[in-house]
Amino acid sequence: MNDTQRWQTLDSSHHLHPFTDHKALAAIGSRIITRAEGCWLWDSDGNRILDGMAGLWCVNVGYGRDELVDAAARQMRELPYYNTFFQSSTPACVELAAKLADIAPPGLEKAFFANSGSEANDTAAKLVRYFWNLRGKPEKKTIISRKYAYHGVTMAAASLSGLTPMHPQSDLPLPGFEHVDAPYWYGEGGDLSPEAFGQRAADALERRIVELGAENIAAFIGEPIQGAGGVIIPPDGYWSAVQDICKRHDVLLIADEVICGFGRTGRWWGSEAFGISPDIMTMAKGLSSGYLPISAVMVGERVGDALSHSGEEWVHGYTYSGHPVAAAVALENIRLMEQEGLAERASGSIGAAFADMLTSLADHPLVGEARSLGLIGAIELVADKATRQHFPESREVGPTCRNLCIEQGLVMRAVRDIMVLSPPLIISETEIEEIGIRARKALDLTAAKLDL
Ligand code: PXG
Repeated sequence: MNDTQRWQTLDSSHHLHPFTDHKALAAIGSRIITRAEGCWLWDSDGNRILDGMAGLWCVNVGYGRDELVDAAARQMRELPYYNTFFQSSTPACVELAAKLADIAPPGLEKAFFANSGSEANDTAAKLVRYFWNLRGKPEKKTIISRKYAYHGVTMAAASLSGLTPMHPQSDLPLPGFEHVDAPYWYGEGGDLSPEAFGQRAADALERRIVELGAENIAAFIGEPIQGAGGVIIPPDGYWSAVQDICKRHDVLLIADEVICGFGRTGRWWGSEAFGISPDIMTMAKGLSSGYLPISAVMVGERVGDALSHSGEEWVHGYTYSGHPVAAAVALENIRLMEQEGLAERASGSIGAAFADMLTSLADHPLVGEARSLGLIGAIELVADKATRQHFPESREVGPTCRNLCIEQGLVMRAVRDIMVLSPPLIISETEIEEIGIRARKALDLTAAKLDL
């Protein structure tokens, strides 16, 4: 038995994976990733794979950054752990909070720390309830989210999520979580122009608020671009319409920046890219480039003041809130991003090269649309380009293409039949070209294999 076989056997016997059909995985064995450098992964059989997903949309500064390793080691030697409960704080934690206030959109001055995007969104859900309780409007409880949203997997974060397969196994969503249409023009826009469809999606939010009664609605949550739902880039005008609706009905606006934050869209925040001024912003992933688990919830003046002036304990927090090692790594990660101008790079020449590469795939018979902003993008695989008709799910076009991408040494994820990409922000033009070459090959093989 070689190392790979041994790890696969142990994995299958003892490890429960996220979002996995374990019986199916046991039949094929998991891919064991053993090391990484820059934008490249190596598996235990020595295959070199180009990581078009930056791990899970998170390794923004790329793999193998000694600066982050050193920051972690320094902090571990000095103070590996102390908590932020009971009148305590640590230098790394407060420095990070201050740095985030510095780079966040105007008004977001305070940060609460957690360990994952799910926990950040769970915290946000609790926080808006508490906010309205403090404001003497305890009936303002319902949070509205969207179809195709991914906000995490805790009871509340999964309830916020709008990817419906996430709900039935655990009898979700919980009461008080509602979903409205997403601005997914390519898939659902029919004959409308993207802008008209975006307006219609925003109108759907207002209709739901009115139906349920604005006096019962606590907040609306949205990812600036919906990532795991298929890189749904909203049409122009959508976010400003949503923002007006939230203001008009006194509904708090939560921006989930877990994927869009930290340069992904070519701006520091997706909110900046779309002109959103959220009351609350959640972030994770790119905050530490995935080197250590850390997330944050930032609050604007309104929610911040309510917390500051409540005169009572806010009964919430995690053992690892503001973990000093994770905070030190996040600080160093932000420093690297600033030093290397990674957000600017994603909106400049590298973002343009990425967009060109995706657009160049649009002449492939399977590709109905190529779209991107900064270094997040997707191609839609369709049966009919003119009508934007997808293949039946049973044909498994997306998953087939994903598997063939891996055989070509490329990680490109499939969301339904949407192939999504979110490479490290340090990716080079040559590596972007390489994604294009491997993706085209995988598309050809997909067409041949499925006889499309
Ligand atoms: N919000 C957004 C926008 C996310 O993308 C979360 C919250 C939850 O974060 P945690 O750290 O709790 O996982 C996410 C996570 C996929 C995939 O298949 C996407 C995520 C996680 C796992 C898989 O694309 N996004």
